[in-house]
Amino acid sequence: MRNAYAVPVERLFGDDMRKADATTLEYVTSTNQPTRHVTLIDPAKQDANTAANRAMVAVECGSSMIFVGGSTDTPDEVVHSTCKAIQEAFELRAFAASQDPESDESQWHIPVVLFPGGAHALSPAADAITFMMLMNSKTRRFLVGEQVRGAPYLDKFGVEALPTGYLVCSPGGRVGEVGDAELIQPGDTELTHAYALTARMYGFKLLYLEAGSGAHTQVNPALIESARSVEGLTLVVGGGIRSPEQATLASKAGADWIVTGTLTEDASDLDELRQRISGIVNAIQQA
Ligand code: 1GP
Repeated sequence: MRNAYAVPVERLFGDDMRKADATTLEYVTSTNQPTRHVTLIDPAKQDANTAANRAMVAVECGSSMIFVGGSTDTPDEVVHSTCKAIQEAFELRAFAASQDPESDESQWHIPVVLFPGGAHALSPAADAITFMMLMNSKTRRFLVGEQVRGAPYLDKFGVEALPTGYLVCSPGGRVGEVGDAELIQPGDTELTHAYALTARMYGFKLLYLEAGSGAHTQVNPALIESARSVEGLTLVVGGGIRSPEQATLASKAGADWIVTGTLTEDASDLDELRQRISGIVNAIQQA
């Protein structure tokens, strides 16, 4: 278990601040850089070793964070074995890089963050958790109920909470249905702005605009722009992003982080995965 993992701070804030270590929240919310990429790994969709191999490829291709989660009914043992396998793989790679003057050890200090479907899908092996309120849910359970069930566990194991407002946008997919969300429609720019203000007033640091995993359309860039106009939130955008062009659209609209999941899951092998993630990462770094 790593409570606050140590990212060499010069990677985040420039050479003048290389002494201190950063928490995951500082790493996630640091703003002086281009849009970054998150690889979402759903533990229900592959075994732990495969997940670790995919996570390593993702980092080699420039992914800056790994989310573990997604499906609503994955038991915690499966989530835990996946987090553990990824952490162990990264630690081995970091050690190997530390022995090689040509390699950059800090490349492997990448946070492994829970992206839970509920309080059942937790693991002490994660660095942090997107501690989310599904703000447009009509059901108490997703606004605060699962959070109340999970908080004592997270406190006990020292998993850092990333305070996150989670907004499900049309088409919404399974998370929209299961989460009983009053979906944000593509033209709801004022509503999105109001949600973003609300998120900030609650003290959330992240706002996640979600179109649903495997969505046929991504979040409308106008909604991202609308949320972006509220200062002080780190914007995470995901759902239905499969091409560099789509990632560029989200990045140009103001996303700080772009999440892709399906892209990873349906790659036929690690070479295809490498190509896909590199394509997205290169696009958002230039956007
Ligand atoms: C889902 O936003 C993520 O929660 C990722 O969606 O699977 O469509 O990439 P995709």
